[in-house]
Amino acid sequence: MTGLNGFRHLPGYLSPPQQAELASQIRALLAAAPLYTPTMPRTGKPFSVRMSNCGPLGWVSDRKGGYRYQATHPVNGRPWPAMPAMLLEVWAEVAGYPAPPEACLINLYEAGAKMGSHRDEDEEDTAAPVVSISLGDDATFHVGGLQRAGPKRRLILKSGDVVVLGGAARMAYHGIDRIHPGTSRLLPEGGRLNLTLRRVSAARG
Ligand code: MD6
Ligand code: FE
Repeated sequence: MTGLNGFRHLPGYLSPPQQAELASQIRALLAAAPLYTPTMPRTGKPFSVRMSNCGPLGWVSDRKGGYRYQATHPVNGRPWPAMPAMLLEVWAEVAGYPAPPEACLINLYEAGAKMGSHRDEDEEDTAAPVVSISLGDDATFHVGGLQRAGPKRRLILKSGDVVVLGGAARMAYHGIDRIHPGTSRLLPEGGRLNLTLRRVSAARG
């Protein structure tokens, strides 16, 4: 059994009506901040997920600039849209942190997309947890320890589930092995959306 303290999986945290409402709000904001295909630093290899963001800051990656947070969309140069209130509410309920999230990364997984094992480590403030919300198709998620090669636990994330990486698990390796196409009817085009809420700068005052 692996599992660092501070890893939490909250199955069915959002009800089906809440999931539908959140999915339609995300669809609306993606019209203003379209999904784009990020690329890896240096190699320029494309990610298999498409990304966008909402909130004051967004996480982006491309060959030239690498991993970073910025206030504007890398393709259209516009500020990211505001975070839907439901996201701020989920954070307030589960994060146990006295300041709101600054960034919400939106990942769209279509059939065949995955996310290699990684740590969320581009944030200055690691006292705050990272909170993720899944919508749409099921996914096989893995979470390990502080070393990439260590033992891993695998679980299925379903639409409406919330995952919290806080405390000792804040820097745990984790990723998505695969999605399970056709397992949810929430998103009309199928696929899976994962929304990752983060604090970027340390809360002051
Ligand atoms: C995903 N999730 O569920 C990928 N990161 O598609 C993450 O990378 C993640 O679920 C930090 C905290 C929770 C997560
Ligand atoms: Fe992550």
